[in-house]
Amino acid sequence: MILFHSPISQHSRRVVSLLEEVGISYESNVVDMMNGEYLTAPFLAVNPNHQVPTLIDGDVKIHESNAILRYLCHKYDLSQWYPDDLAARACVEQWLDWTQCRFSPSVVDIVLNKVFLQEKGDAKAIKRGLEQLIELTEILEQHLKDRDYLAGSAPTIADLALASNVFHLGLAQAQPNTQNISNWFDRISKLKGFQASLPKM
Ligand SMILES: N[C@@H](CCC(=O)N[C@@H](CS)C(=O)NCC(=O)O)C(=O)O
Repeated sequence: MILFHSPISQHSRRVVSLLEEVGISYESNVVDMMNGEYLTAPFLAVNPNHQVPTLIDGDVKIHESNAILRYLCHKYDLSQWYPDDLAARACVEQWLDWTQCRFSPSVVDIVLNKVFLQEKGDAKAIKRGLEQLIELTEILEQHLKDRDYLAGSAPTIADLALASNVFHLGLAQAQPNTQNISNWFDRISKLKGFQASLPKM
């Protein structure tokens, strides 16, 4: 199994977090994002969307980080990370989609423009992202009021997906610092898989 990924990619880090946490062996292929390797012909043959992460497992080739997380859970029977129970599974799905559809656009607006594009960054996008983050932080803070993790008392792939984004906001000094979110992020940060996914800085 080969994972094409990058430590500076929040979408990659969630997959590395699960692989490392559970102890699944894989070949790590780090794509040089800063020098445009994701736009080269060899990588486009791996993923024509020019995006990491991408997983190759024999004849199976998958892009989209959350799809990769689900694939790994099915393949390795990781029901503690992706519960079988219908209601619990629905909750995990909800927060995976919330992370992708609601949270991620703000993270990209803020971090891509402020940290990676720097002077070429779009100031309006940063402002839009920061404004949107106020509402999202409040929603998340309320949800975590009476539970340790997004879907209850144990971490799931939804937590890994969201935590990769929350860490990313930290690169732009925009990480939410409300009580419940901070406590939750501290819990996820203690996972060895999450630690192993972080960029060396
Ligand atoms: N929806 C995709 C997003 C992946 C993504 O945006 N990857 C970024 C790095 S975090 C990337 O490869 N960007 C290069 C590009 O889009 O050209 C996923 O969840 O995997």
